[in-house]
Amino acid sequence: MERLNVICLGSLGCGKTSIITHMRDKRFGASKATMGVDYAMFQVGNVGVRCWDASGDPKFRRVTSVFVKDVDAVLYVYDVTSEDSLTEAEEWFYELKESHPTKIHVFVGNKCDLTDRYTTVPKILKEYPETMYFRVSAKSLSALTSLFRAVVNVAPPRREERRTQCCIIL
Ligand SMILES: Nc1nc2c(ncn2[C@@H]2O[C@H](COP(=O)(O)OP(=O)(O)OP(=O)(O)O)[C@@H](O)[C@H]2O)c(=O)[nH]1
Ligand SMILES: [Mg+2]
Repeated sequence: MERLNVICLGSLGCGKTSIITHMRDKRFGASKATMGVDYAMFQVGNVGVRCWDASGDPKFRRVTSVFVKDVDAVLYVYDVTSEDSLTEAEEWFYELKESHPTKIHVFVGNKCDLTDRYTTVPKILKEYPETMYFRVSAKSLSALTSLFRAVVNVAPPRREERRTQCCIIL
């Protein structure tokens, strides 16, 4: 089966875990603050997506950076009702975009159900107009499915066999 590794980054409470668990469990429910980096697996078409779920707590920033190295796509999630969360997502983007040019970088404005106002568009879209940008609500499975389908379509999926090419035996 084809595999794709993705990581969701973004500020505390912007909705990363809600997005990922809705994709996995097909329901929007309560979530606790993530400690460190968690993950979930789910299927998008015929691709198995392994989605790393990073805590938004800055104290886990260094450990999160380690996980970024091995993913195919980075989702920079922010809360559309919070300017601070947009700033934080943009900081992540500036830190990673140039150093990981072969990865897919996707900007995701979450919690669209909370506002029908035209909230700030990420300024990185002016500098990097080719960047994929989605506005979603973690409550809407169809919006999430469209997001992940688009990511799967542009990212060259890894084959399962590649995981056996390198191993460390302790
Ligand atoms: N209205 C609304 N609430 C949301 C949405 N997404 C998440 N939430 C709520 O926002 C709160 C935080 O969601 P989480 O998914 O735990 O956020 P997180 O980004 O994983 O947070 P950390 O793990 O602490 O970094 C929860 O109360 C969710 O129910 C959304 O799209 N709409
Ligand atoms: Mg979380």
